Amino acid sequence: MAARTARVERKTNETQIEVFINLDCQPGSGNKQEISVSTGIGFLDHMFHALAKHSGMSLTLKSQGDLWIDDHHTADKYQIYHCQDSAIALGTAFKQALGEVRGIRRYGTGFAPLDEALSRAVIDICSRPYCVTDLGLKREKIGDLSTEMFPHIFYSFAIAAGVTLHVDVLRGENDHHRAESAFKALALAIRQAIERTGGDDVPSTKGVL
Ligand SMILES: [Mn+2]
Repeated sequence: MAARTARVERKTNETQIEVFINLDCQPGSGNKQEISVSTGIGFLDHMFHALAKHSGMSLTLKSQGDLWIDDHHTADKYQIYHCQDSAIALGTAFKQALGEVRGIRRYGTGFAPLDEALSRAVIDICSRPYCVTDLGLKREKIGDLSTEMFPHIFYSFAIAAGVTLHVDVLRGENDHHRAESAFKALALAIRQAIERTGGDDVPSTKGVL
């Protein structure tokens, strides 16, 4: 079976990002799962790490930029660029690693609790990019990451990956738990959607995705 890996470099005026992804590193796959995420934003690293871990991917993601966090305005810009560019690079790598949508389940659903919080993510790997999120985050920031970035991260990933994505936090009091359960739910949805069926069919009545 062809390896589902991709290496993507994304350079903009604001950021330089490198991503390596291997979609087939679930326990028992025979491939060692290796995860290394470094964006300069601790909580974003934590979320991408959880996403990779629970979707069974190996992921190396390095994001560097020239913007220094030396005042509030610059810190905001740094976050916007690094969140969106990292998510776009990750989505691009995901799409590239997957290749033609053939012989996979296509749809995936994930529910993930984290203590009192519970999230649901539903993904359709369909080349119809769309993203709907309802995260209900109340705090302005979680750790060093502005909560308004979260819908933007899911959106940027979905558009770049070419997937339809719905992510809902169904309940939860603690915003850290709400956000983290959302990423874990997405991880479980991805894991299911990319699972090989053992066949070679295109999972669409259209015959092409
Ligand atoms: Mn955590």
